[in-house]
Amino acid sequence: MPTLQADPYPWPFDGAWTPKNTALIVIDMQTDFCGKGGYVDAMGYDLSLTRAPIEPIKRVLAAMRAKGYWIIHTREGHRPDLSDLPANKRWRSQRIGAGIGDPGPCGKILVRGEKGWEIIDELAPLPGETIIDKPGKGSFCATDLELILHQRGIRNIVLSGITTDVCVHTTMREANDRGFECLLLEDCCGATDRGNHDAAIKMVKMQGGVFGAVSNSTEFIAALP
Ligand code: C5J
Repeated sequence: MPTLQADPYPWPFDGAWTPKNTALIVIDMQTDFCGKGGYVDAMGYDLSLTRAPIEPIKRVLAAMRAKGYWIIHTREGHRPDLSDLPANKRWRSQRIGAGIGDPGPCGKILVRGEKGWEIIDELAPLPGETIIDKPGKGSFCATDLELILHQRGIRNIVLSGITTDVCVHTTMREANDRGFECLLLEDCCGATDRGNHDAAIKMVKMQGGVFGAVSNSTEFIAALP
């Protein structure tokens, strides 16, 4: 079984990499994180940074779909009654002028069912692909993701999406602690700050790959079994 020449080790660690045991997770590619009038835009961050991974993710999605890999999408968001929104999360967002649950140009910020909460058209899930709705940063917290992964026999997780330093990293850490073998595609991720993106990538590679390994869309697609 061929491995991928990833950094800092050939991934996956045991070479067992097939459409049956490997899934792609596309994290929070929602208007609120990369679209005009969304949450990240309201905070005043540079949208070009969180939009940069759109094209690379598109290519990875096409390659993995064509080979029958399982695709998972996540959306960060809260119930319309905000009963799953921690008070401190709301308070902190309001303090910087992008209150979660408050009305904005794309509807109520990070609220399920609103325009800003939707996954962007360019990366829309196909019928049959799994969508995980999560109230927090990690995709395993208060969701059924782990159960679904085990049911499907998935042990290798390829991570993409936004933001590198927040929801992608939290998910990678959660997955790694649960024994999943993780690969982060660095050009398929983006952060609200370039330095934070770079630091998040570097953190993965410390200690021999403390959370997994890192590659990029081009090398990944070329090696995809
Ligand atoms: C954030 C995310 N940054 N998807 N969410 O609040 O990374």
